Amino acid sequence: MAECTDLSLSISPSDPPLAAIALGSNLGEPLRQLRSAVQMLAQTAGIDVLAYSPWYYTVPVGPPQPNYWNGCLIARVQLSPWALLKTLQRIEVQFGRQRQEHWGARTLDLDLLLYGDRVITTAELTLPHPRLAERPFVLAPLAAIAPHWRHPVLGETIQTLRQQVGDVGIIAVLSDDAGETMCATVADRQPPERR
Ligand code: A4P
Ligand code: MG
Repeated sequence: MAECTDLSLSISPSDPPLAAIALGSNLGEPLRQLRSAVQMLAQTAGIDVLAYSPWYYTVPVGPPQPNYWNGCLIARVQLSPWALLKTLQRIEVQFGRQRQEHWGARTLDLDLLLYGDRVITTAELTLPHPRLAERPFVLAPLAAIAPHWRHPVLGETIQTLRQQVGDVGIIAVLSDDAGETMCATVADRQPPERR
C-alpha cells in the first residue's frame, strides 16, 4: 500500500463501502505516530487501506497548542460505521490519546469523515463528519486522494469544497512518496475557525 495522489475514479458508494478517515497529531512524535496508525489500520481485520494522502503541517484550530500534522486515508471496510468508529477510538487509546480539553492537543485523532454515502445523526456518530466541509486541514488531504467523492448532504465534490475553503492554516505539505522527504511551504496564515 503506497501513498497515492488520485483515487478519483474508483470512489463510489459501492459494496463493500469505502470509508474516509482523517488523521491528526500534535503531541509526541506526530509523523511517526501517523505513519504507525496507517500501518495499524492496514493490519486491522475488515479494513483494507487503499490510499493515504501526503502529510499537511497545519495551524491549530481551537485553544493554543502545537501545530498539527494532518492526513487522510481511504479504506474499503467490512465493518459497520459504528464498529469502525469503535476501532478508531481503540487505536487512539493505544497511541496514548487522553481526552482532556475540547479540541485540545492529542497524540492521535482518528475521525470518520465519510462512509460511502451514509448519512447518520446520532450522539455517538455523525456522518458525514460535521466539520468536514469547513476545514482546510481535512479537505486538502482528502482532495489529494478522493477529489470526486461527493458529500452526500451538500451534494458538492470534495474538490469543490476544498477550493471553497482554500489553503488557510496549511503551512507545508510533506510527501512520503517523494523519495527524498519533500516538504513544500504553502502558507502561514491563521485559520478562520477559532474558539
Ligand atoms: N463523533 C461523532 N461523529 C464522529 C465522527 N464522524 N468521527 C463523536 C469521530 N467521532 C465522532 O470526539 C468526540 C465525540 O465525537 C466522540 O465521542 C465520538 O463518538 P473525540 O475524538 O473524543 O474528541 P475530539 O476529537 O476532541 O472532538 P471533535 O469534536 O471530534 O474534535 P475535532 O473536530 O476532531 O477537532 N487543528 C488542526 N490544525 N488539526 C486538527 O486535526 N483537530 C481538532 C479536533 C482541533 N483542531 C485541530 C485539529
Ligand atoms: Mg476526534
